[in-house]
Formats: sequence, C-alpha cells, structure tokens
Amino acid sequence: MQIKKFVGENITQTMALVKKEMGNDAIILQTKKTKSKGFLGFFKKDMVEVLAAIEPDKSNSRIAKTKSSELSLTKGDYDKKNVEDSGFTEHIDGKNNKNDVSFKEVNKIYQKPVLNNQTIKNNDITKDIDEIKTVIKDLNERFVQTFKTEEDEVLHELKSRYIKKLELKGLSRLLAEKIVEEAISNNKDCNREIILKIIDTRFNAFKDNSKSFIKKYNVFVGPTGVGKTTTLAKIASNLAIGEGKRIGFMTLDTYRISAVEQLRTYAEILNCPIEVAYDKDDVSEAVKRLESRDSVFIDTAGRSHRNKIHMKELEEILGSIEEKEVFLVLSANFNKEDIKDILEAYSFIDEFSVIITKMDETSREGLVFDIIDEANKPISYITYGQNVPDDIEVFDFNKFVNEFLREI
Ligand SMILES: Nc1nc2c(ncn2[C@@H]2O[C@H](COP(=O)(O)OP(=O)(O)OP(=O)(O)O)[C@@H](O)[C@H]2O)c(=O)[nH]1
Ligand SMILES: [Mg+2]
Repeated sequence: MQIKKFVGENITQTMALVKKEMGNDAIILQTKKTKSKGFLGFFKKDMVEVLAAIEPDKSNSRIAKTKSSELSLTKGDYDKKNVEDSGFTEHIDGKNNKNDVSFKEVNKIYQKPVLNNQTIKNNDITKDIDEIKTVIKDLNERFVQTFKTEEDEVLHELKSRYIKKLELKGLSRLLAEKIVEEAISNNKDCNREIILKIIDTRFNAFKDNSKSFIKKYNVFVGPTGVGKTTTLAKIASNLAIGEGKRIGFMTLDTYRISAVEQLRTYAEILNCPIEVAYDKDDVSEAVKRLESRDSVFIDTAGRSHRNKIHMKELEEILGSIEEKEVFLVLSANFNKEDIKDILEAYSFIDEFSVIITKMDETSREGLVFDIIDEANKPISYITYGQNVPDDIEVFDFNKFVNEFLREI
C-alpha cells in the first residue's frame, strides 16, 4: 500500500491533489489543519493536510470508475497488508519522499477513525442520535418542570399555612414571610423545629439573658399609659425586697399630680427617697442627692411620641445623666405600625433596651419578634399583669420562643 501526505490551502484543493495523484480509489486516513512554514517564521498560512492511501496495483484502473464516497479500508484489509508488507521498515512506498510516512505512523493513524462512506453513514447516525438526545432532554426538562410545579404547590401550601399561623400569633406579615421563606428555601420543608432554628439564628444576638440591665440610674421612657410607673415599681421593689438594694426614686412626670402621688406611694411602701424634678437643672441636683443609693429609678411623663417638644426635653434630660440604662416601655397591645412610629420617635437614644408590658392582655405574642427586628435592641423585661412586684420577669428568649412555638 502506498501512503502519502498531501497539503493544500483548503480541503477542496487538497482533495483535488489526492484525486489527481491517487484516483478515486484513494483512502483518506486522516485530515488535519496545519500551518505553512512561512518566511523566517512569519507569514504562516492555515493549510489542510490529508493523509491518503492507495493500493498500487489498483491505482490507475479505479480512477475512472470509482467514486470517492465509495472508498473504504477495513481493519481486516489493513491487517492483511500489514502481514504482506512485513519486510517494510522505513517508507511505505520505498521512496525517500518527505511527504511519506513511516509504517509505525500509519499503524498509529489506523487506530483513528477513517473517513469513508461508513464514517459518513456513522455521522448521519450520530446526528440522529444527537437529535434524539435533544428530544429526550427536552422531555426530561418538561417532566422535571411538571414535577417541580407540583413540589412548588406543596411548598406553597405549606408556606401559606405557616405564614398564617405566625400571623395569627402576632407576627407581622412581612416578618412571618421572611422566616417561613427562609425555612422553606433552606430545608424544602417547614415545621416547628425548622422555624425554631431560623428564629434562633436570626435573633441570636438577643438571646443572652444573663446580663443585668440595671445600672446606677435607670430611666423609663415610652408612650402614655404603657405601664412605665408600674413596671419601674415592680423592678425597684424586687431589688429592694429581694436583693436588699438601697433604692431611690425620681419623677419627671409633673404634668399630673396623680403621677407624682403614684410614685410617692411606692416610695413610702419601700421606705426610700423620692425626688421630683421639673427641668434639666432639677435633674442634675436630684441625681447628686440620690448618689448614695445603689440604684435610682427615674420615671418620665407619658406623652405622645409625636410631641416633638417633649421629645427634645427628654433628649436633653437624658444627656445630663451619666451611668444610665434607658428602658423603652412598649405595650404588647400595640400593632407593628405603632411600634415603628414609636421607635422612630425615640431613635435619638442610642442605647436602650425594651420592656414589653401587658403580655397578659394579648394572645399575639409574636409582636415581640417584630419589636426586636425593628428596634434591633434586646428585650430586658416582660410584664404580664398589674400586680406589683410579681407580674414581671427578665426576658428569656429561649423560654419565650419555645412557649410561642408550642402553640403554632
Ligand atoms: N394588664 C396589665 N396591666 C398593666 C401592666 N402594666 C401596667 N398595667 C396597667 O396599665 C395602667 C397604666 O400603668 P402606668 O404604670 O400608670 O402606665 P404609665 O406608662 O406610667 O402611664 P403614664 O404615666 O400615664 O404615661 C395601669 O392600670 C396599670 O395597672 C401589665 O403588665 N398588664
Ligand atoms: Mg406613669
């Protein structure tokens, strides 16, 4: 067998060379792109290299009658020739032509697919298989889509159910959605345990209830009637009676006589001093007079948080007190919008904790989460009744969450 390498500028030109020299019986062993040498490495051109073979005795007789598409070389043909040409070592056609290839090279090439009519047929089959694969892929995607939709429907139903449950327990729609969506996207499921985990992670920074919020001066602020005075009296009483602390009271609520009287009553019961301050200077004086007490509890007037003048006065008074803890008292009866407005009005205070009162008057405790979420501040106490000093406790996040989730 004669094997030769042909190089042309394109496949048509190269094939024409093959046909011219070997006729239609030529077998194409390999086709590849190559580069011309160029001048000093420059001006290299893309070329097409074709490795073709022909049986010498058949070369001319077949030129006229055989079409190139009918050419073929089977592995059997090649093996037969291999045995016949076993004496062959250097060049297959015996000529020392640089386009000729070694027998070893041919052997290597033969392992590669040969471009012949069988290959062309195979290419058609491959094309058909590719089309079938595309159809199957498409069907598969449609199937997955259908399946996904069903799964989505189940999850959607689950999502709506849990959002509703959380909303019924007082969470705002927005926060309920955030929690349940996170639960479903992370777990493809939603239940009490999953919600617990989400809440736990989300409010992780506010879980610690080991720290005492009580400082030397403790100021209670918040809207009218939320329970500032009652709560302050509860905490002060527990410290005085339970821990034997020396308590002092101060009230800034001079707008109503009954307000001063209310605190004076607690002061008398606890046998501790009470100071009444009318302005910022009075506050400074009163602070000094109460300096020897372990803790001083300062009551402020319940005024609308929309009253800007009152808010300004409060800001000035707070600024004049060092070593203080500010407690913003909010009622569990408020709705999310009230909470937003109030927090906005008190946003001039950097550091504070929240006390939520009247938990006994609501079954919508979920508001607690909205308060933490909105305020980004810890809850220090919750109160759940009018009894002084009993109806109050330090807020325990874990206990609260567990009790809350038990009911959903
Ligand atoms: N049910 C219930 N009532 C409470 C609670 N805390 C306070 N109250 C009641 O709420 C009412 C108002 O309480 P106050 O302590 O006077 O509220 P305040 O914020 O000081 O009110 P102003 O000084 O007028 O702004 C009183 O009748 C309290 O007994 C609570 O936890 N639960
Ligand atoms: Mg009061």
